[in-house]
Amino acid sequence: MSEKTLSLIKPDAVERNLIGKIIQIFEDNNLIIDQMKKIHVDIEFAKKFYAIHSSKPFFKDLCDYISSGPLVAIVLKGDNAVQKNRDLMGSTNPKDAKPGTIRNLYAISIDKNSVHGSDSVENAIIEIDLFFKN
Ligand code: IDP
Ligand code: MG
Repeated sequence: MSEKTLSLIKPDAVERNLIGKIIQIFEDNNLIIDQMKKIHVDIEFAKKFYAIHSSKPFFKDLCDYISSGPLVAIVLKGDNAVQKNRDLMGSTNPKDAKPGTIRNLYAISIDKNSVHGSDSVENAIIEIDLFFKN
């Protein structure tokens, strides 16, 4: 069934000119770029976006990092888009990411791991709303 999910190309990947290479992977796997924009979010927005992680020890670093430079926010559309994007991303820690996944190819570390992807259809709706509804 066709769904939508939110992808973020995080600041570490934008900084290294990897936008095109990452989008190519989505398109090669039949995910459609439904909406896309490059933005530099502030710390307040970052805290809202990552609120689910607010009790984690890495929360402050995570919010500082995601607001440290421009990112690309993308709404991906397609069959099984949420899970498909998660599969294409690979594991959170690039050391565990399968060969050929985005994080295996491009991530630097567990914190600078190049991409975000919604983890459920429900969270995708909330995250798309946060980034694309003004
Ligand atoms: P995900 O991005 O694969 O869904 P989550 O567990 O939702 O992973 O964590 C959100 C983000 O927080 C990760 O992408 C990563 O940037 C960061 N993060 C997760 N775990 C750690 C950690 O143990 N140390 C530092 N950063 C982490
Ligand atoms: Mg997550």
